[in-house]
Amino acid sequence: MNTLTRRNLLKQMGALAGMATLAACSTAPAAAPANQAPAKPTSNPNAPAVTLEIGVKGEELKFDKDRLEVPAGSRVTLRLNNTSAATPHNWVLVKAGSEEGVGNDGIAAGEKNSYVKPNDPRVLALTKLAAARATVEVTFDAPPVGTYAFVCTFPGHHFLMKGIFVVK
Ligand SMILES: [Cu+2]
Repeated sequence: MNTLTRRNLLKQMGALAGMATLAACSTAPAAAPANQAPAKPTSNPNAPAVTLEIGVKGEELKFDKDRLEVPAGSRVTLRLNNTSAATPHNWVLVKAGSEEGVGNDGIAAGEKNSYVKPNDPRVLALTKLAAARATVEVTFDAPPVGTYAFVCTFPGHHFLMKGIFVVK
């Protein structure tokens, strides 16, 4: 059994233990009414799930991957593992060619907006700003088939810290 499989197994066992705890608690009086509406799905629940991991090359202003690829129609979870000991980074999926514009507008938007202009139509998905040694993630529906770009919008990074995101 390889490490990944074992990790997944442990995760599942953890989930099962959690469910067992929940089941035990739900013997207490207030069970949810059966006719309660389920949480509204935000996307196609049958979309295949894809998890991508990306890190940072030491203290360089570079992701450890310059290309990411996902199948069309997938539900993507992107996990940014900020391995830097000193510098915050984020991961922002943008329309191809808009890296510079999104980066520049991000500086103006400031830290309170994680250096991304709010409601920027060029931005398709984004993580929060990951502090040094922190991991952040975002889940989103893959955009239509095509080539996009990803970029870190922490001030000064977007010229160097970017890559290509392909949906096919
Ligand atoms: Cu960065």
